[in-house]
Amino acid sequence: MQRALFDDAPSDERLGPEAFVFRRLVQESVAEELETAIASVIAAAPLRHMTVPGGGTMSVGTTSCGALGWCSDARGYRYEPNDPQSGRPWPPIPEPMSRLAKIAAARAGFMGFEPDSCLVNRYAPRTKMGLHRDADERDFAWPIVSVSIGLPATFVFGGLRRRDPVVRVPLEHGDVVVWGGVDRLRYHGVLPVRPGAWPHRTNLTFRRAG
Ligand code: MD3
Ligand code: FE
Repeated sequence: MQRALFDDAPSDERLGPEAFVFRRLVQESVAEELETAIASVIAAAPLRHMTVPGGGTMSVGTTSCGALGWCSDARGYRYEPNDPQSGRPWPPIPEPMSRLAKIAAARAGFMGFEPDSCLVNRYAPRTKMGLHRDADERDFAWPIVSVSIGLPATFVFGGLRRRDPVVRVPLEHGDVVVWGGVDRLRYHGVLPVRPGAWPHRTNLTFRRAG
């Protein structure tokens, strides 16, 4: 992986040494393209509430596109080439989605990022995601790119240990965050999403899983 030397744009925020917030990077015309692309993914691989190893189900609805899709069941978390619900391969990552992920990764200095997985998380009002780490990918040198669409949410960002202190970060429609390097394995979660001007929040996380 090539890590570029670069200067931050003055408007860019950082959540850590290698975690970047690009506020409103997604223009409204692009957001509309993404909505259409997301709808096509959901038509091929419907959102579902995955079972977690503890036995519960996630309140967030999830699906995937790309060569690999993130899956959870009673046995644990892993990436699968086929949707376990249909037995068929996950739909490909639509071009407007992969284009945005590559642009965002490059802006954070991660050159050559080619996602092979995009997890689609849909938050109905009042749903949340508990504190966790993303550690099911093969190579943590690659960043994760996150795109927020629709209802705002409060993102919780901790440290490398579960008990480390957390900061709260508001994420709004069109915000993009890139997490890599020393920040790649930090604990994070999402507080319950409040009802508002959109029917739900959709978050896309682009990964190099395999
Ligand atoms: C920080 N999703 O799907 S995206 C997830 O908003 C997940 O749906 C949240 O956490 C959501 O696993 C947060 C932001 C995110 C994604 C990956 C990270 C933050 C991260 C990996 C390392 C550190
Ligand atoms: Fe995560």
